[in-house]
Amino acid sequence: MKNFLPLSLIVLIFGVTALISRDFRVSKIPNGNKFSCGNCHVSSLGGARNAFGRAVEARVTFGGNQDFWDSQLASLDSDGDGFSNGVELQDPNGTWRPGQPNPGNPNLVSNPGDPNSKPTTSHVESSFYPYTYKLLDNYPNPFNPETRIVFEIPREEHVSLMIFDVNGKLIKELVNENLSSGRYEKLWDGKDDENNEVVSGIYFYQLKAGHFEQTKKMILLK
Ligand SMILES: [Ca+2]
Repeated sequence: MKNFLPLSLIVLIFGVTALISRDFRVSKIPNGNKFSCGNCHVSSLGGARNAFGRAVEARVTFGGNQDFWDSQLASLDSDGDGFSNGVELQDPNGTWRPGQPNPGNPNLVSNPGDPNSKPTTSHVESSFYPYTYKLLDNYPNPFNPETRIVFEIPREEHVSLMIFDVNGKLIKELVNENLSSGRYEKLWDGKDDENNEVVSGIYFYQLKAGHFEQTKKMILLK
């Protein structure tokens, strides 16, 4: 009986500390409330840390209360499902900061620590408002069979996003419509406009929006 009190105190303190640190970490992740503990652990009730949880753990010092969500953590694909942590949590650039309203569309949030949980839409719009035109590098690259192309436009514009082969032949029209200001992500499944799979090789994707025009290279490797 002599040991009962200190032991129960230790258990209580440990339990409360674990609870605080869990809620604390959830509040430091964009849309962290969506999967709560399941963002970082193998189950929603806790248990072993998943890959995203280990990436978070590596950034949190003992007793540390610093913000760990940043562009670097956002750019990692911790669970290896082809989507960056930022894309999964609706903050692709890692610009969200604790205390701000949750970014993006909470219905599109998927779990960055679970490879079976990934975005179901190829069109991710967020509350992020770009100031300039931007065509980002596709990912993955090289790719097989599909890749994602992200671009940003600062105002409503007619936008076209086309894919060409090395001979300059138009392969696929991914976008050809008026779009409002924002960040867009489009999936190319490696098929041409007639739905035929294209062969391995170098392809170009070209974004045109207003007076903006940029072309980038990607590699399909089967
Ligand atoms: Ca995932």
